[in-house]
Amino acid sequence: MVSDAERAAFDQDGVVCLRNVLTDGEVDHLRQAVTGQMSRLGHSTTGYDFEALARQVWDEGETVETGCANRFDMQAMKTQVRSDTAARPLLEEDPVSGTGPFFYDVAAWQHDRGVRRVAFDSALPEIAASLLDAHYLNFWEDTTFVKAPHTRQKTAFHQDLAYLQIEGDQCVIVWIPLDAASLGNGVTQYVRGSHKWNSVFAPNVFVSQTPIGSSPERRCPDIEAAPGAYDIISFDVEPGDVIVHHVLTVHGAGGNTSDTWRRAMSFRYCGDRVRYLDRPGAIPQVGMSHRLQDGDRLFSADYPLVWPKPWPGFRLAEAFDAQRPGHARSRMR
Ligand SMILES: O=C(O)CCC(=O)C(=O)O
Repeated sequence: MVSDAERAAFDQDGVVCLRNVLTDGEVDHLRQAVTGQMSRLGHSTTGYDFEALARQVWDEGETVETGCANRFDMQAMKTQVRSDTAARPLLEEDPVSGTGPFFYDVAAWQHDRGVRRVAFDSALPEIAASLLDAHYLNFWEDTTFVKAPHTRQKTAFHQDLAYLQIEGDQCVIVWIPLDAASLGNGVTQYVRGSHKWNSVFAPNVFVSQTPIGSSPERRCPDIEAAPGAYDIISFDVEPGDVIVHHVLTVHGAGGNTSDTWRRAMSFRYCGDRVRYLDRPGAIPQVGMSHRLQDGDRLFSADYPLVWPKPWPGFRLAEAFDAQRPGHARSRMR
């Protein structure tokens, strides 16, 4: 499923692009989920338009309007960004003015059966387990990142580990394009080999490199200020391809200066050496019911065990729905 050359690229570069991994049907499940998430923008507690937020961060007003979304304390973030002397708007040059959105949402798997099917029962768990040399694999969460045509907002370079309540780096992020993506419409970019820098960096909120919250980690280097000083790589991808990066790999994305959408979801998977850690500064997760303590394995229905399968052909998404009636009622997307 993963060739020796692909594994070597992942180990060396901290990122690898794998072609034709998902079926058309699987990509379609995710597109439908994203359409549903976007239709709830303004009414959901988890969906944000980061383009609109960035405008409000940089304008003179006091407040930041996020509709019903409450995962991030955007008011505090505005204060933090405005007092950060290194912070500046991260906007792509684009003669055509667009109004976004740069849409962000999380945890569709909790209510969307189609997302569960792909996250649990596609080729992805086996691929992730193989790249991580993991005996067991837990699914952590999905995140949605959509850039509408002519969305100028970049995704600030960042590293994922300190966003997550985990200890250990046996974790990968699978970036799943739902449209053809290249540098023109904001495909993700990766600092080659940065997973070996031996550093953990504080999270930012994607529209500025300003570290958010109370993370004790140091800020990520200002990659946007001197991109030529880093070995930055990207891949032109089609729906069905996936890009897998190591949790310590520094990455970001440009704006979308094209006429085409750039929709994507990313899935996070953790291997058996990862332990739970209520990490200071990590972004609060949504819809959690577990009571894990620091140092615990991720054994919880909140982090479904997606690999290995008890027998070939086993469908975890179906078993999950049968065991969790609340989830079984969710829409078939
Ligand atoms: O798609 C983007 O703009 C950012 C993606 C990202 O940071 C991630 O998947 O971890």
